Amino acid sequence: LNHSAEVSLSKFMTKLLRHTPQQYGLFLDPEDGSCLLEELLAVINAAPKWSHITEEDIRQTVTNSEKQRFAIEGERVKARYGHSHTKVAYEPGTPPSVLYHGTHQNALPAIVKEGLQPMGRQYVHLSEGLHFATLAGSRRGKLVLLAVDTVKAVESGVTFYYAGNEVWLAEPVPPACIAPL
Ligand code: HQG
Repeated sequence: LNHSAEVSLSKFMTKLLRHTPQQYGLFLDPEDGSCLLEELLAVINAAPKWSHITEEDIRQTVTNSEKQRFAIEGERVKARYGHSHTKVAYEPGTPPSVLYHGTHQNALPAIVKEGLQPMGRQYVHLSEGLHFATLAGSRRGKLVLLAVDTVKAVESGVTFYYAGNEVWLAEPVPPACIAPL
């Protein structure tokens, strides 16, 4: 697959593994949001545009994803984060004392008032480093980087979950734990 085909396949895979699997007749494990690699391949191949895709193409797309959006474990594949469909269960963990969230200027007043909400996804997305937060926040307008005081958040009852590769997921984060950088 060339780069642009890979990006396009990756987008289709996020749709299938994060958002609307049922629309394509794909069933994800309710625990971890995974399915068999061969099931994913069958659903992808059913789309005329992707009828020629092989398991190796999927593996290559998973490996090359800069943000490591997917994980292959044995015969199964899943999205690591980003789900709207299926509340995937993660192990709670203790994050570094500061995590980052990238957002855009227009969302800031609401975040200052209500804190960080999962909005269309199952969890709030945070990261250990600024790179991931910058990529996330740059998508919708003028970037604003926020620092989350996780010690304070845990004291207020927020649970954090590690999704791997520097990404942390959380229940809603109260405004008192959030400060612009
Ligand atoms: C904002 C992509 C109003 C929040 C990204 C964000 C990430 C509020 C938007 C990953 C709010 C939700 C997740 C509140 C938060 N009022 N707006 N109270 N609380 N928001 O896409 O974190 O490339 O659902 O700041 O790059 O942006 O797809 O979440 O702007 O890594 O792999 O509401 O998804 O990764 O947007 O992005 P999203 P996100 P991929």
